[in-house]
Amino acid sequence: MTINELNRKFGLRSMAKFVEGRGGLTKLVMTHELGRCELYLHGAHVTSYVPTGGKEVLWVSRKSLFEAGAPIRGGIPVCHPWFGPLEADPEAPMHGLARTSDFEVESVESIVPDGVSAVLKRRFAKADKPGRPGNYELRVRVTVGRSLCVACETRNLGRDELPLTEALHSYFGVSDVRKVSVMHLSGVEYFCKVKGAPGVEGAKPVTFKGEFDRVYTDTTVGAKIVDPGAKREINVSKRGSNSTVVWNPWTKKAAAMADFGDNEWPRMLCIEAANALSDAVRVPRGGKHVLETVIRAVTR
Ligand code: TA6
Repeated sequence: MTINELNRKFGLRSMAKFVEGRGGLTKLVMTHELGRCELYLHGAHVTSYVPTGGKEVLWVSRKSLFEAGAPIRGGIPVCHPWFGPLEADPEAPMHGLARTSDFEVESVESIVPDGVSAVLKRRFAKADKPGRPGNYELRVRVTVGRSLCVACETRNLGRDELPLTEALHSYFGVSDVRKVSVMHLSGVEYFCKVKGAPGVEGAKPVTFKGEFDRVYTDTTVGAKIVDPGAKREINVSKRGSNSTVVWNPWTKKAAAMADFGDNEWPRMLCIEAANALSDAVRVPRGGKHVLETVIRAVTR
């Protein structure tokens, strides 16, 4: 559908408008009295969330690509139907198929009191390679109001169980990652991908002194970024998620990514609502599973 056709069919006066975004990709701008967000049909990818009276909550790299076949670096990538590499197929792309797939618009509506809400969907056919999950429908509902809510619904259309790992891989803007802390992970077991070893988080809030890449498992509570430099706290809550992933690439990893500016890493931190490692999900035949994250920024 062209942008004009999308606006004719789904536009909602000043609340929801389709425009041409970066790289000529189609972008939906949703505006509510309490907040505003932007999302691309490419990857059903949220790239901006600004609470009314506040600052941009998400982070997008200045070097991000905005083109078919490439994931956007930043915002909220939808990592689905696998998180990380796919064990059964080493040639499969990192973090699944959704973030490089184009989605169609199913609906755009104003839901009182939740906010303005859009549903993007895509059907993924039977896998063409052994070991790859297939035959499912993915809906991504984005709602902006007093918070930003992103819900990722998987419907299994196949005859067998659908094995699923997934993440709403949210990149948050911070004043300086070396000066923030993350709450609500005390005592939680994790797998550290930097050391390649398991561990248990200590009693203190998490702080950052180097590359950080941990998958916290069997935890449903979400996390909170405390950022005194920005006078802000970002609360990341979640539903249908037993893993929380926390990531900052630091200097070496950032320099190794072409779509990530070498000196951008201090200004970002990922807190991801996920189901990964031992928290993998199996969606029964004809069943569905919803992974949701709700983001609220509070000025302190
Ligand atoms: O969620 C953290 C992580 O799995 C890191 O290990 C790193 O790979 C990051 O995701 C980004 O992955 P990408 O494929 O987007 O470069």
